Amino acid sequence: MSKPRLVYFDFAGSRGEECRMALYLAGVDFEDVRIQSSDWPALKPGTPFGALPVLEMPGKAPLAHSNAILVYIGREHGLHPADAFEAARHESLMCAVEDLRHAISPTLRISDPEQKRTAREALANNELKSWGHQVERQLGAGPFVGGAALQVADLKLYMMSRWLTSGVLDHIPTTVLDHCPKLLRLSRAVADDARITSWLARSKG
Ligand SMILES: N[C@@H](CCC(=O)N[C@@H](CS)C(=O)NCC(=O)O)C(=O)O
Repeated sequence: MSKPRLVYFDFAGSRGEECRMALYLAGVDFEDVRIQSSDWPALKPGTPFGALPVLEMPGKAPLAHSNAILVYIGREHGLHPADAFEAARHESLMCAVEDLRHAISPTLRISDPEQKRTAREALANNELKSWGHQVERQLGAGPFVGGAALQVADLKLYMMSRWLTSGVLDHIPTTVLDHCPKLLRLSRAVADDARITSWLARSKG
């Protein structure tokens, strides 16, 4: 392996896409490995924790967990705060995104339409509302978490707010984050960054 490889499923969303974006933003020449779901059962046991994304760096063991990958890329390329407390503050927001993904994930597996509606409406009225309030309270003058500079925590928050407001989650209204103007501003600022625009055009995100 001569260059970094980022292994994820073949779609432009969630944990893998935020890691691809971070590598692109950092200017890293990486191999964007997109696997088919049909190949996953054979690959899963060989990954560190049975899940993707996985970052493979030449000469190093494979690295799993999106937040560990993002923080590693961020530290190496000036996309994560150098100050330990400020870095931890960014990481707590990244953990909050993971917590919310874990709250949403079970509803992706509900096949009964009425049960899905009930679960999603409960999410929209409860967890998503309080999550938005909590994140909003932690954002300052912006537009990004750390002020003027776009860093990896912003990519994480962007991916979540894009997902929630895109309309792809049945029964989650696209207005679900309207009570979070700072988060929506952050999300727009990420999407408007020329490097991100360029990545989205390539990744079909
Ligand atoms: N905490 C892990 C969660 C990884 C995870 O659940 N990845 C999902 C895709 S987003 C996955 O690999 N699902 C397939 C499986 O668990 O078999 C992270 O942040 O990377």
